[in-house]
Amino acid sequence: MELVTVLLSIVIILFLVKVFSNQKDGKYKNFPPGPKPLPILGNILMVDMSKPHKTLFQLSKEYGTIFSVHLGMTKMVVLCGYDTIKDALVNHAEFFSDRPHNPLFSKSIKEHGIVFANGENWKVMRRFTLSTLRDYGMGKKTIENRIVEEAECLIQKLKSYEGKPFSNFTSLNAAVTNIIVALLLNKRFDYEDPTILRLMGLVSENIKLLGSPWVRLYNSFPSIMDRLPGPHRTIFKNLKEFQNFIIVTFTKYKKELDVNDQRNLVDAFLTKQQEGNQESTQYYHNENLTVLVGDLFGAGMETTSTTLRWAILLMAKYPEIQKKVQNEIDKVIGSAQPQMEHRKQMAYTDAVIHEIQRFGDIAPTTVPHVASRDVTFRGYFIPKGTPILPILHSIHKDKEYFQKPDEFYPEHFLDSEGNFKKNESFIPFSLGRRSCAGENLAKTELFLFFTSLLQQLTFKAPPGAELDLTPALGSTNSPKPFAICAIPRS
Ligand code: HEM
Ligand SMILES: *[C@@H]1O[C@H](CO)[C@@H](O)[C@H](O)[C@H]1NC(C)=O
Ligand SMILES: *[C@@H]1O[C@H](CO)[C@@H](O)[C@H](O)[C@H]1NC(C)=O
Ligand SMILES: CC(=O)N[C@H]1CO[C@H](CO)[C@@H](O)[C@@H]1O
Repeated sequence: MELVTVLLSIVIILFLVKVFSNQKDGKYKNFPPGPKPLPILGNILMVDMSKPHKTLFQLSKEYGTIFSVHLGMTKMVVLCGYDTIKDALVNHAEFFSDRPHNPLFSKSIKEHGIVFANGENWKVMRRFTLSTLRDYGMGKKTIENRIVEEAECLIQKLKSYEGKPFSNFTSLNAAVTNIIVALLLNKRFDYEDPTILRLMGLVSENIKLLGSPWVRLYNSFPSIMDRLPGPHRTIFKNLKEFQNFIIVTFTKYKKELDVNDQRNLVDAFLTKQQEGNQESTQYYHNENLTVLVGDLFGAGMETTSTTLRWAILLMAKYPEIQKKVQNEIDKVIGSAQPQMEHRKQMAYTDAVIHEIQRFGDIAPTTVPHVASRDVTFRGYFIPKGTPILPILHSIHKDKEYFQKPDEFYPEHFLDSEGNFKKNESFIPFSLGRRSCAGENLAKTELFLFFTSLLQQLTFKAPPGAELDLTPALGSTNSPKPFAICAIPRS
């Protein structure tokens, strides 16, 4: 059955491609150079789809820091290296800050929310997100306390394994998810609560599916794919279930809303909604709320928990580095509660966290951008609508920027006296108008979870086990599944 559908779709696709490929290519004069595309398939056979960023980084050595690849019929422009990426996302922000049009999202989330929105709606939602995350999530004591409390729950859970190996990181994911839940709803779920397990399952299944070839197929031929079975249907179903959950939960919140005592992001949104002016009816409606909340879960959960999984794996792999971090914690924090205030006295720990993010390289191709207008960039002509792929991997894993790109080497961020050394080319949150809207929250979480964990636990490889630092397959970089022991200190 599956096979028949696949074959059928291929036949239909080939037919359509034939029709479309007769369109004239005149506007692609002076397009960035790139490998010669095959008819129909483009360069798809030469791009390793299980690690596209690696192939693209390789190609940049041949074609330069700006080049083109054809994935099927879609012509894309790839940007590599710090200078070129910064030039595009910062100096040419007015051309390169939109997201590509995406039939899958047009159908499901209608370009609401923030991550895949464009234009005025994106502007309003981004402004709202940044300011409410600032009010409820950053620089405020409350969220710091919340994170440390959550870390304490996580530590208790890890201690319950009594130093025996474990490989189930659901509690770590739930701890990170609880921080978002706290910002949105002032609530926390137990790690075993079926609601949070289901929410996490929906979000991570969708993130996984969104990286699959089916999505590319859907986006190329939406009206055909709408009639065919396949994982795209699961994406729609998951989104619907997720949104229903949010609607049910938030309707309850609406009843309890006190505009004079706004407790969280949802309260702030509902307050805007009730102002009843033009902006509130145009943007602050329930649909934008449910998609925005979904975006914050989607963008904030896996990224942060994957980084913390890298942190745990790397500390167990390099016990001497872990020991140095613990010594610094003992010296600066002692047995007190970790606070962001401590960070500036903890150069080594700060460097280690930066190096975890650089080495982990979790968003090697970031999120796609698009040329929102025709533009001549660095001598090349890029037509409106061309997808733009900034390859962060080409910075974080290049020895032009980092002396030992393939090693875990905290000295990348330390000077010879052991002071913290900033490096401008470290950009795990990307750059420009579209850069991560949760950057400060993420940094707060990484520092407080990391120091809390190492204050009380030492991570070790299970006896006789060799820890593997090769990332799992996929267009994001996460550690392969691993078992670890968490040994209580003292
Ligand atoms: C270690 C953790 C994280 C990393 C490495 C990370 C990285 C990124 C990257 C690379 C982008 C895409 C930037 C671009 O398009 O060029 C992004 C976008 C985004 N991130 Fe994060 N992120 C993290 C955590 C978070 C958290 C905790 C939140 C908030 C709850 C968040 C919210 C967002 C949002 C809303 C966007 C979309 C921004 C837009 O399209 O305007 N992220 N993030
Ligand atoms: C991990 O633990 C959670 C509950 O904490 C459980 O629901 C899940 O099935 C476990 N996963 C695996 C692979 O055992
Ligand atoms: C970042 O590090 C690389 C290599 O160590 C160096 O060439 C580059 O100048 C550094 N950048 C900054 C801004 O320090
Ligand atoms: C009612 C409505 O749809 N409001 C806004 C939410 O987001 C979209 C953009 O996707 C705006 O165009 C709408 O005005």
